[in-house]
Amino acid sequence: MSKYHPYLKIAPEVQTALQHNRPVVALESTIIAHGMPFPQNKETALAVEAVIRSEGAIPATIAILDGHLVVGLSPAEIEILGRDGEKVAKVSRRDLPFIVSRQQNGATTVASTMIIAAMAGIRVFATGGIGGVHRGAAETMDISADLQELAKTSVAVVSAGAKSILDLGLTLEYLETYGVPVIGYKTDTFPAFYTQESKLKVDYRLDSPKEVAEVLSHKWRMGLEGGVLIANPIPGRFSMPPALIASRIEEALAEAAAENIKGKALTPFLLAKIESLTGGDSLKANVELVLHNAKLGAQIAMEMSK
Ligand code: PSU
Ligand code: MN
Repeated sequence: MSKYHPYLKIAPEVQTALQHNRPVVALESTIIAHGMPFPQNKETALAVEAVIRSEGAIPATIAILDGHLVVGLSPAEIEILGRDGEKVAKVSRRDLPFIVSRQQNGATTVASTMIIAAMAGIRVFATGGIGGVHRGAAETMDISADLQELAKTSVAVVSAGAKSILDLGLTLEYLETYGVPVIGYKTDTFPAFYTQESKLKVDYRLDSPKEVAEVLSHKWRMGLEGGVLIANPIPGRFSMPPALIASRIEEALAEAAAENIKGKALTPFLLAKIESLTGGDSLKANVELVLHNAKLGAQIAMEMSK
């Protein structure tokens, strides 16, 4: 089974928890190296782990270190990724074999974190936002590999929806096509990351970790492989004024187009640009929603381990 997986390096605490069917929550590292500046990235990553522990679950931050797929980073390892930031390779599914073969460090995206979590036997993963179908994708074909991963890898991902740097409507269409369940957690609309709501309805709303755990367990026990997206809106007191954030996002998109930013660099570019355009307010909101998602992820993992 997973513990013999030759590529994995699982922290002893995480290994023990998995062996005893105790709740474990996976966490990604691209958000650390490419999603936030230092030192807020490191501080947030550690605070997220603390939230998960306070709910009674074990955190497992995932990254690639010297070519090993590490499940359960130490605080010192989290600090290295936070400090090295953009110098660390951003690793999605296609990048994994290269970083492993070169024995490098890599920060895992939602897609590659799902892959490694599944190898280790972890079913619940909390983050901020997922990648999706970019605006203008009809021309650029820029669709995050996160969506294909949700289609095939059996891990539940808690996110605050997706940023409207993406085309949220097309992102939901894509998920529907690939059979990915989208759960609105205590919400009837798909949340837009910095704001609690969007105009897009979700088909399924659930109001407790127990209900979510039941749906996950039915899906996977039936043999329906693939992920589930749990969309958890940012808490109201931290949400940003919709018109303000919308116009900052437009500005950031215009700058990306003017500078011809493409491919894997686009999402990190937009995140940093929005942060500077909002004078850091977007970063504060981002930190809070990640903590909120970690808490829900832990609660779902607790229910699943019952
Ligand atoms: N969205 C965010 N913050 C992030 C990311 C997305 O609000 O940090 C990161 C995640 O790691 C996600 C990745 O998996 O960006 C998606 O990148 P791309 O669009 O290149 O697939
Ligand atoms: Mn892309």
